[in-house]
Amino acid sequence: MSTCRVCDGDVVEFLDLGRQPLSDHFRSGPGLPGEFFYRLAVGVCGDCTMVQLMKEVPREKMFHEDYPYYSSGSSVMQKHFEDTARRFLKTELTGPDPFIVEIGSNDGVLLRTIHEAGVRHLGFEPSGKVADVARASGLRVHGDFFEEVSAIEVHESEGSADVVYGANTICHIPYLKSVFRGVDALLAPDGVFVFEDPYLGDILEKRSFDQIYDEHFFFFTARSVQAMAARFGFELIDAERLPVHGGEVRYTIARAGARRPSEALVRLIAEEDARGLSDLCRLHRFVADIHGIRDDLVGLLRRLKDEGKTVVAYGATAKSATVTNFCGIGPDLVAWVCDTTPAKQGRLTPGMHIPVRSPDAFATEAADYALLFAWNHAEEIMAKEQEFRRAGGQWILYVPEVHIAGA
Ligand code: DWN
Ligand code: SAH
Ligand code: ZN
Repeated sequence: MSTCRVCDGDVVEFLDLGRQPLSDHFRSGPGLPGEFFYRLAVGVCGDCTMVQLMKEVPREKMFHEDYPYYSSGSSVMQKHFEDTARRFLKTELTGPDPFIVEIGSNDGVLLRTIHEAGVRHLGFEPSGKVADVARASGLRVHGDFFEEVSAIEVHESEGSADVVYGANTICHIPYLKSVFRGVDALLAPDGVFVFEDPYLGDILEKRSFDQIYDEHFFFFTARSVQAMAARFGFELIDAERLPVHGGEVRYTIARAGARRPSEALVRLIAEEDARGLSDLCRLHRFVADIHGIRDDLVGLLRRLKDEGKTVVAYGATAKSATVTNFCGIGPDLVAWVCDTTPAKQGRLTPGMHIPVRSPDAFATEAADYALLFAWNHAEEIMAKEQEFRRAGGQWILYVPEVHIAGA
């Protein structure tokens, strides 16, 4: 049992994914001492229904100078954030001197478009090198974690924000009480707090248990976010499903009573209630699904090895740390993984120590099979790697079940 980070209720554990490393810690050698491990387990709050990790990893271990995830690495995501920024510019940032604050602005993938439109902005980004990429393109980035104290400081120097936005970041923050107090201090009376994160409804349906790792602390539903917003004096007014990263929801929160809730929100909550998303029996079915995927994936990889096939992987994702460490998949089953991120190349994946190489290796060293760790970018990757299939290669996917793509 643990205590809910939102409402202090009792959190009941339903899933144990075992001993796991930091998902974004790519080591330069196997002999290095002191790799950090923790027990990755998930529970659900009996009071407010929030699904969350049983224990947090200290934030400085995850988000630091060398954090290796660069948001602009996917052209689909670049377009997604350009569209999102344009929408804010049209709907919310229309006053005389509008101001947007982004929590987790990373390499500036969203704020670039805001800056080009000449609109006042500030990113909060504690991870040093990714923040520097954004600064190099002229963006204003505060190198701090967003929380109550840092938000109040910014409010004092910059005034109120019309939009506070976070993509794939709010679910990373266990101390959400402090975040909400910060948003309360910073947000204009008619402003909106908007965030988008992987959706529990999609995770259960797609059995994408790899969305669970140290950085992903919360797994939101419209129901749980509605309860959370109300607890902090706000109101959830809209929820929009998004296709990116395997299925997300964008939540829009306003001050209580300031705006009318949308019909789409009412519909999504009714659908969630009908599906019983946070019922323990539904969550236990998810756990059984995950064990099935592990057995099928390890079985397939062992069979291919026995048949003398070469298997590599594509995308050294944070998500794949959960898959490889939970399933026990190391370089004996997957020879190497390719990834476009220079900061990951030449290093070893967390825990299972699979070598990371550049996609050039994928093009020149024909493999029989490629396990697609970056399955959320399947369309983009398969489109640019068509030659792999032409040469007889086949893609292995494990979402929503273990299968060969197109077979
Ligand atoms: O929430 C998070 C998301 C937004 O990003 C963070 N906690 C950490 C990170 O998670 P991830 O590593 O699972 O995200 P992605 O977007 O699935 O990672 C894709 C990886 O694949 C990156 O390392 C880049 C690489 N890649 C590639 O090699 N070729 C990606 C594309 C699109 C490609 O064509
Ligand atoms: N918004 C980007 C980045 C997501 S990765 C995208 O959607 O692609 C999560 C980012 O949040 C990392 O860059 C990390 O450094 C940052 N982050 C983590 N905790 C934070 C906090 N409390 N305040 C601001 N940024 C934070
Ligand atoms: Zn709770």
